[in-house]
Amino acid sequence: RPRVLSGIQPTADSFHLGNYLGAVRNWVAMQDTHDAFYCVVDLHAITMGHDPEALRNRSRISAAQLLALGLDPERCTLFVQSHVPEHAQLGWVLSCITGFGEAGRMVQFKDKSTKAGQDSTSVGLFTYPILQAADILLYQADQVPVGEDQRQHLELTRDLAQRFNTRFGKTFTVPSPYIVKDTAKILDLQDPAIKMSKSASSPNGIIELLDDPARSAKKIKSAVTDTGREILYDEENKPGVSNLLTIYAALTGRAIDELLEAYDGRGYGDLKKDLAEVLLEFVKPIQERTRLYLDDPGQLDKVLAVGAEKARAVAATTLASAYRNVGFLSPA
Ligand code: AQP
Repeated sequence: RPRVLSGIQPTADSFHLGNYLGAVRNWVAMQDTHDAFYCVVDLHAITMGHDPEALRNRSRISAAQLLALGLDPERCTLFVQSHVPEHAQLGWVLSCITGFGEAGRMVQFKDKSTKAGQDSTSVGLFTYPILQAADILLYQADQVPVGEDQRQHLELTRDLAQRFNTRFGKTFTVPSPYIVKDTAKILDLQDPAIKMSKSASSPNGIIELLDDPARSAKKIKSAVTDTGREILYDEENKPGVSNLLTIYAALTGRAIDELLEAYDGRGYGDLKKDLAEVLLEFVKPIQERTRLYLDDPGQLDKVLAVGAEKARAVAATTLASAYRNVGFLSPA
């Protein structure tokens, strides 16, 4: 079975629809076809300033949501990044073969550092994509299911794997991105020129899975649509409506063409009303299941401990060969 690795940051009290449709939905599907490793990447969550207690809670909430969304610890390895120290250890080695200019070209770093200002931008934010490369390479992942926003980071990971292998001998599998085009970029409901995002979206632009469904319904009903009245799928001229159709199709498993037929001659209001209903039906059981997992933190922590042990077995083997190949003396 091919190996797969992906991660999600515990930087909010809920995942948003983009996280789910762009990434986690594929993680769930890949449990049955791949040897799957998924992690809550808490090391990444401290790059922009954070509150320790909130981080601890959000790590648990993230794990609970992943289980509620369909990850099954019997069929995948689910763990928390900081429980596996090899991530930070390999991150250091990879940072020593990354060019300063190369890291500086990462668009996400440029966007976030511009917004934060130089004095509030941490070195950790700068080296974040290198740590992400370590996350992936430690598990010899063949594929990495992510949203479109991660494509450039994946390219860096591939470059670093190839560079290390060339300089020090074959050590890492060179991974491929696994990006499902239809849902790779869920857009902000208020500004369909940008992706739905924790940091960039306004509160009304983002649908959080754990939010009050009545509030989410309101957000859908007030989503920016486009001039004209016809329901068409046209990413360029009707990005708002097209985004709603993408979300509708992904949540129901119906094809966009089928939806277009069903809404032929009807208005945006009907589409939004029905989508709000679809969303409600989708989030209700997820919210319930998430609550159940959170009500038993002891059990949740046990699941994560088992995951960490399984992850470490793989990570330690890769780190040992990377250390050996790079020239570190083996401990006696
Ligand atoms: N809008 C999106 N559409 C599709 N996929 C998305 N992802 C994020 N936004 C969208 C994918 O979700 C996974 C987890 O990403 P993350 O933990 O890095 O979350 P994030 O990038 O912090 O989430 P945000 O909201 O995008 O935060 P910002 O922009 O504030 O950092 C990844 O696979 C990502 O591609």
